[in-house]
Amino acid sequence: MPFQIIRNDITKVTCDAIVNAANKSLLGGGGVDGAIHRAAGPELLAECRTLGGCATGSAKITKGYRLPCKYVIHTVGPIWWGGFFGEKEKLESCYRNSLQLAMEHRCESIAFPLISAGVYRYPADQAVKVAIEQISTFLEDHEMMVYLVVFDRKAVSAGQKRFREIGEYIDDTYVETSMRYDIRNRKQSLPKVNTACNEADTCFYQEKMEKAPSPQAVREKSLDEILETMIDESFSEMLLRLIDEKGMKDSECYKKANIDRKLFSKIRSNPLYKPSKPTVLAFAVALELSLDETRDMLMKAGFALSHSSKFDIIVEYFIKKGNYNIFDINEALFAFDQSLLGS
Ligand code: AR6
Repeated sequence: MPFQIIRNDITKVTCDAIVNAANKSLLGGGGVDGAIHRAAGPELLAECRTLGGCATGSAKITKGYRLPCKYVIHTVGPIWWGGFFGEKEKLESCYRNSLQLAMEHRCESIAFPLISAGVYRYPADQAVKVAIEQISTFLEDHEMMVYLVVFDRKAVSAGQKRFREIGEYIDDTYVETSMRYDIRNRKQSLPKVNTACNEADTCFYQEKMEKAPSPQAVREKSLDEILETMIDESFSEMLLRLIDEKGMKDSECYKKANIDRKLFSKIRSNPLYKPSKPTVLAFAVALELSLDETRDMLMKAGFALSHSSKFDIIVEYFIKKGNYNIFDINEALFAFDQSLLGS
């Protein structure tokens, strides 16, 4: 998956490069800087001494030494003075310059901490916004696995004001569901299921029966051949059809879905590919499907949207709102401790 928000200590993240939220001297300090220097060992400080410091918004690269990464990219975030002194532009430039350096060193993966959101006091929610905007803009034109490592629980949490409406939507939907399906009086409260086949069902099954091969043919055909004639359009066929119908390029679609190119090729070349639920939903979001269309697509892969899953309810909330920005959705999923959309 090209972009993931994770909760971890960045010194434990295995990838090609990790980013250090340093100060202009590049000679170490507290916070993530201190943690990185401790984990990398004294050789890191020795190399940093040769670099001649670093300006705010710029970035410099060193080796990773004892860290589980090849490189450390040191960048200097702005100190927050209320947002009136170009802090946002400087923070944006930290992300851009670090990603540029990673590219020049052919890194395939990189992990960022929330630059400036600690000692430098940049408000965490705004720091996350800048990070996500810059990373997603970069990923529109580049292939790289980017992690945003959120260490501090409060930085992205369901309790924040910006997630209040989603929290309320979850509560309302949960309440509704748990009232209807209260397990203690399940028999009385379960909605009645109409077991009689309606006309549409009958036609559907008749059609299936007509298509079904005779016992003689069954003996002569292989199981694969039989399945092929009986199975409707598969998930991958549906996906490729919708991409064409929406006039999208494949790359546009998998990028919007936060899915990496290799996984997309696998899906494209295997009509019977069995995707995970987050993958299906990621494509539904990328294709901007309605809720009904999303349900159809999920069904193709053997899934359904459920009101007893927070994950499903959050995705449903965004689709209903017509907000198809996968990074916004993933930020909310992360805040509510759910798995993220994508591969
Ligand atoms: N892994 C991931 N994130 C971490 C870790 C860790 N091990 N430790 C802290 N964070 P800060 P700044 C988070 O203060 O605001 C240093 O002294 C932390 O929760 O490290 O850019 C430098 O030398 C916060 O969200 O960096 C500079 O003088 C984020 O990393 C100054 O601090 C950044 O917090 C830079 O301040």
